[in-house]
Amino acid sequence: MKDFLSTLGIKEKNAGTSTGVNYIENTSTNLITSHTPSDGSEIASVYETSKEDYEQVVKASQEAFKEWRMMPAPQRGEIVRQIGLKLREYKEPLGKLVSYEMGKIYQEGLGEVQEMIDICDFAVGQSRMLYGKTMHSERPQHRMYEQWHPLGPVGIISAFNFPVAVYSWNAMIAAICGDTVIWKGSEKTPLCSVAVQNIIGEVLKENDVPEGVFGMITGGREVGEWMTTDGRIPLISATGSIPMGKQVGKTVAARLGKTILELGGNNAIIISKEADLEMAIRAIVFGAVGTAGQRCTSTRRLIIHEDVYDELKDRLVNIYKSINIGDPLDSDTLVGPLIDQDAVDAMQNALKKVEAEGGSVVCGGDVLENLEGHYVKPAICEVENHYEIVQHETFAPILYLIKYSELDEAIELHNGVVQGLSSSMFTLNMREMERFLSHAGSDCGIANINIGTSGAEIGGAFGGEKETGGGRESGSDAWKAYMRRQTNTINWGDELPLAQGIEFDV
Ligand code: UN1
Repeated sequence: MKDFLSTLGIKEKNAGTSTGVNYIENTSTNLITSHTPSDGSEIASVYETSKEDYEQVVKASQEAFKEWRMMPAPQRGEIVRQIGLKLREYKEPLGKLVSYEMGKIYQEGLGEVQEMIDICDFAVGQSRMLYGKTMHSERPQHRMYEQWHPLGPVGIISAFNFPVAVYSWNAMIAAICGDTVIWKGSEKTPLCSVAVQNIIGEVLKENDVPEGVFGMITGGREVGEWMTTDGRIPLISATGSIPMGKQVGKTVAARLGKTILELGGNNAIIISKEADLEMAIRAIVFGAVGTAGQRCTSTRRLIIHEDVYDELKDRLVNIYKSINIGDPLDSDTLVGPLIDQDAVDAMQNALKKVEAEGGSVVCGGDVLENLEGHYVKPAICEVENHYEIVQHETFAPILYLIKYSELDEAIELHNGVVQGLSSSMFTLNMREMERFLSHAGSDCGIANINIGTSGAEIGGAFGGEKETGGGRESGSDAWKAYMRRQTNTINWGDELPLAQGIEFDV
């Protein structure tokens, strides 16, 4: 048994209840077994949430909401501050578990926990800044203002690739806003969810806060559908694929609920002939092979000026040859395994399609059969942007190279996909840079200059346009999506003038 598992309260064989809390007696008998993608071996199992348990979690969330919303926001911030401190204590074991259960390298596992800590710090400050505006009324002796109220239980559906950080962007902001949360993590990484519940649970206990403030359920699509169809959950924040998001969006819209959707990306970097290639190469490699290409912000397309195309291609191919692939917990490894066999198959299929459509695989793409687990060599392909396969997000390390000659053409290619999450341009030319960031430039939610597409900081609003779903999470004023706005007008005079000067004498 690995030490970090017991430190995080993960028991061998059965890691605990499906809800990660003590107030619910588990009624389910279905087990979800978690395997490490690093060698395919079993880690531990978690019960799938039964409908009965689900009902209890929602009721506990509704009950806790009544108390939590009445606590002053800065006091809620204090609880989140303590969660941030607790996460600092558990950073190493939790980072290891993320790496072991999801397959990203340990450095990135630590980075994920750091992202949780950062959003806690941000949320603490935000808890004193849930600002509403005041307006000048058109009527004498009237005052108008707006205020923000919490929504209620917020449903969070998160994906395997960021098993802890994306949850915390939502949960910590929702919590300071006065909402309670119900979290369904991916059924591929249930132990990460249990570990986070255990850490947060310690803080709740120490402060006598009801456990229902941070609820959790475990399961797959069916359990997710209980949430999306449930009118008691006013907001669903979902991270995942575009097809999944379309389903969630439709279901929640049918009951006029709110959504925050953070779906697939097809992120590109434009490499100008005036780019600093040294810097560009480092950003490209991190963006394309980091997390084995399984970030929604992973770099999938490179749109390269014809003058530097051959040089850049050769240099990337050379670097790809020397990338260390292997055990994600080994400090020499840069690329760990893919999450499962389906991901390996999807990558192989994508590479076949590249060739069938007239493109070529320049390097990589092999499955490393000699290693236990789901290891592949990151691939570089030469393609045209309009290929059907290039239009899709394949959650694997495939980097598509596309050539351009004029900047207008590059931007058109860049925007010529259905997704709109992250984007970047490498150039030292300020005219090119400003053009890329202008109204007529990148159509994505995130647009960077001289840094890659992945690895966003929590302080900015995170999300994308078009089929990426339009939602924004994390920093800036993304907190507003977790609250309801109320406009208040108060008449402190002794007359009752009507707006728009209407006369209505009775
Ligand atoms: C995701 O892949 O769903 O910007 C989130 C990044 C990370 C978050 C990615 N901070 O790459």
